[in-house]
Amino acid sequence: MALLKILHYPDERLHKIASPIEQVTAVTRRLIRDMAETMYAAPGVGLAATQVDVHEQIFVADVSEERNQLRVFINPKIIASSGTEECEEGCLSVPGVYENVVRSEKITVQALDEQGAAFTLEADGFLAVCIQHEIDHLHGKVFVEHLSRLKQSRIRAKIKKRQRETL
Ligand code: K1U
Ligand code: ZN
Repeated sequence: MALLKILHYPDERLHKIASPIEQVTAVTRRLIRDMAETMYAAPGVGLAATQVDVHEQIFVADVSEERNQLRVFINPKIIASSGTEECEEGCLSVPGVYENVVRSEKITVQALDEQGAAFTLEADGFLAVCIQHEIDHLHGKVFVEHLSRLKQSRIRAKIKKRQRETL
């Protein structure tokens, strides 16, 4: 297994649109294992392939306290959603930034698992937030892009300042 390098905002590659997976193969499963290892090591509760510069529709997530309930989503699609809620989010591609984002409260998602089998999941609470955050990554959108332009420019300035300080 291998730890993968996570791209950091504002890297342009985070805005690439991921392509659907046509066939789930051993190569796909190897990538999923590496993504899971990278997510647990970070540590994070989710990781999209876009974040490790692979532009295929795959993400992994584990929102369990015990960190033992890995979920794999290939070609995920939200087919229904209802309500709205605001939740504080973080992102492994935007380290040190936590902001409230408004998202759907309940969602129904269709995807393939790591064996290529289709499943449908109804999610709410933090799992629903995490799934929407990861699907945004696959669509080339980073969570800070849900915020006002003023907040986004403050975040970019904070990141630039931090980069200057670590040089
Ligand atoms: O996609 C990512 O960048 C991962 C991100 C997922 C996420 C967090 C919060 C709300 C929505 C989506 C993270 O995992 S950031 C790290 C984090 O929140 C966390 C890490 C360890 C334990 C608990 C939370
Ligand atoms: Zn993220």
